[in-house]
Amino acid sequence: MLPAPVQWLALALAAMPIASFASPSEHTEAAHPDVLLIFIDDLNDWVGYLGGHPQAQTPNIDRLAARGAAFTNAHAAAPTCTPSRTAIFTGLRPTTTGVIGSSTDWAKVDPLLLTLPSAFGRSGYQRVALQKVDHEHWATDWDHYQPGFQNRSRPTLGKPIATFHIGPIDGVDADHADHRAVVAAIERLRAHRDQPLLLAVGLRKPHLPIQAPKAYFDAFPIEEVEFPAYREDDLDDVPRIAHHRPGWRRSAAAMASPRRNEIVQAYLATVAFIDAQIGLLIDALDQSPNAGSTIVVLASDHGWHLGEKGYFGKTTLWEETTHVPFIIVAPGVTKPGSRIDRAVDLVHFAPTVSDLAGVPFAGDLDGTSLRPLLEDPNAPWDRPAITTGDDASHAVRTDRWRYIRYRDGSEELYDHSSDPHEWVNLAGSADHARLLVELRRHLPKSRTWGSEPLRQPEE
Ligand SMILES: [Ca+2]
Ligand SMILES: [Ca+2]
Repeated sequence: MLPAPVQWLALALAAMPIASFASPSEHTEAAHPDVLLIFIDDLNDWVGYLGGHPQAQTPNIDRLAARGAAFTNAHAAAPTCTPSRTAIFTGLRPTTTGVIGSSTDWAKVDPLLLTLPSAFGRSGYQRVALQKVDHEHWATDWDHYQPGFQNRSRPTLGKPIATFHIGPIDGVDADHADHRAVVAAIERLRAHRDQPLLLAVGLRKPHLPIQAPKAYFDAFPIEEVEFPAYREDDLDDVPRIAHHRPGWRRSAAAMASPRRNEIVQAYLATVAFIDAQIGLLIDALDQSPNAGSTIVVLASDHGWHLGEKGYFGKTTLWEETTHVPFIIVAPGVTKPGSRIDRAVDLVHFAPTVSDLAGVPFAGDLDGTSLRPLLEDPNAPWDRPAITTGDDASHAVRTDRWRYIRYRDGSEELYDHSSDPHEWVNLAGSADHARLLVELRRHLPKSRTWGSEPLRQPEE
């Protein structure tokens, strides 16, 4: 029988190998949690938790929202895919990177920009991107980047409306590229690995063509589909620059079509399809070894109009294009059921995700970590959401107001406390002159301010 202190020492020594000789991977995983990023292409606020359309059915996005922090007033940093995603992955505004529209000259973009996956690589992460994540401009920052998943060839059952291609398509979920991308993501979640995982999966829908298997369309009978609220005269008080764009002609044709509700039906059906795929992913995550510690972030790159202001599409600086779902579930930081109503934009995405994962993401960033809001949804927050349409056209969204300034100097101002549809432009009202001065201060300065020709927005 050993004396008590020696007994204690023997016990301690016996226990040591477990702690000291654990594999490096276990230490790494303890320090850096797995991170699952879910990107959705062109999904507006037509999800249950945001209430953008009363018939939207997104039970899986909603159950993810209920697990952590659901942002109710989040906005894209740009109203089209490439500049929005560039802001998401760099923490820099389009006016800083020069990545502003589809016409960006990538040769002029700083090749040394720090991206989210490159930062995670420095911290020992295995980085996997599946399908549409960052437009492949930084494909080499990932260990594995698989951009292409194909639909199995199936006949489209729907006919175009004013050149808008919609479904339904014949077949089942498994025929669809987004389903295949999710299956690949699930395999990654289940695979054995020795490193923490940064897994990003990008779903392509509800981006045009707005298509999903027929079963999802059947869930939204056309005679029951509700067309969004709009006003025939809504554009009368909107600056001309805002509605003289490509895309308005076919939008006008779609608005005049007796079949326009079919576009709404297609969007609702395709969103429900996407939601079902996200449900598969969440279920697989829940069954994976690191489920309890994995950070999950869901975001859309920007929204989409479905008839509001007579328009179908993105590229505008109005609420329908900028407002997006944004959910962060960070075990130990976010609390289940928390809602964050402060206006934020997605330039904070990379600094926030890096901060939550314990990954350094240094630099002179436009974005900052949203951790204070995640920990306390009522924490002070004095940065409005900014959406950049071109190098000199921006929207500023505060908790209450939307202010838009176009490159020709024309302006719009909407009061969301009384006008959630942005029907009444108050910019010309003398009552709001002082407010306008305050909101103008938030307009980002472009390094190419005023010197660039108007970039055509992408369709
Ligand atoms: Ca997009
Ligand atoms: Ca109006």
